[in-house]
Amino acid sequence: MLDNKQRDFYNTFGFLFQRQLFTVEEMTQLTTAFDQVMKKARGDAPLDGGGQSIAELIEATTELDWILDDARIYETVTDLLGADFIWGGSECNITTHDEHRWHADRFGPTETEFHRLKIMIYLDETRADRGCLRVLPGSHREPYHSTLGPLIKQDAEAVVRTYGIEGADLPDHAVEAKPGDVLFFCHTLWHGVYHSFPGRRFMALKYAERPTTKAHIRSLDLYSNGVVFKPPLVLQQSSKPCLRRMVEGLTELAPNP
Ligand SMILES: O=C(O)CCC(=O)C(=O)O
Repeated sequence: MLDNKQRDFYNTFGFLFQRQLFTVEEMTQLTTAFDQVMKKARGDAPLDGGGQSIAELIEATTELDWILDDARIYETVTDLLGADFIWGGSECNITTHDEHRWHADRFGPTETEFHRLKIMIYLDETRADRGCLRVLPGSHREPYHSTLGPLIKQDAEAVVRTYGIEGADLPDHAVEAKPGDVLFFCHTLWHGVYHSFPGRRFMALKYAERPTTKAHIRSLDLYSNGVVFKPPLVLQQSSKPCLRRMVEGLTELAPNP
């Protein structure tokens, strides 16, 4: 359970970084499951220096469902989003790019009013000069959030054109992560990656507060490609009530085509 200071930190800055939330043994289990899922998804072919992204980690293995109701994840999500949150999907990524320019995963004033959360678990050490995630603290909220709008298309010159400096030089906070650390961040927070390296691995878990308006449903539909409204059977049929609750009623909420 988070304390008031941690909650205030998240609400003010848009992220919460928890060091060494998972043990070395747990990280070995997570990394092994991640590598197996990715290998299977590419038909056992070698990676050969390429990148890979899949959006079905939790659905793809029974080795990882423990993480969803583990108190370190579940209670933190409850603390940040409230008890009635929904499942937004999971991702596995192996990246090869040198940079992922500044962006917010959900951008715009209406998006900042609908609270969604992303959890990043990095499997490889990252540093400021080696591919760590950088965040612009406080940019999950207006007016800072929309002030950064000129950067949203992520074109190479946008930061120089707008602010006269390189993207890597914006005044940011570098979330330097070691395996075992976990980052919780608001989906409207601006973030980016610079000076990265090939083969960098991370998994992401996504959650949202339960949608209450048509705009929320439209946004979930748009950003998840409808996937939020087709929740995985492993969660729908889970023996754990807290996991079933995360997907309850979602199929019925799907917007009409
Ligand atoms: O590569 C990363 O660490 C972050 C990727 C990212 O920006 C995103 O998932 O939105």
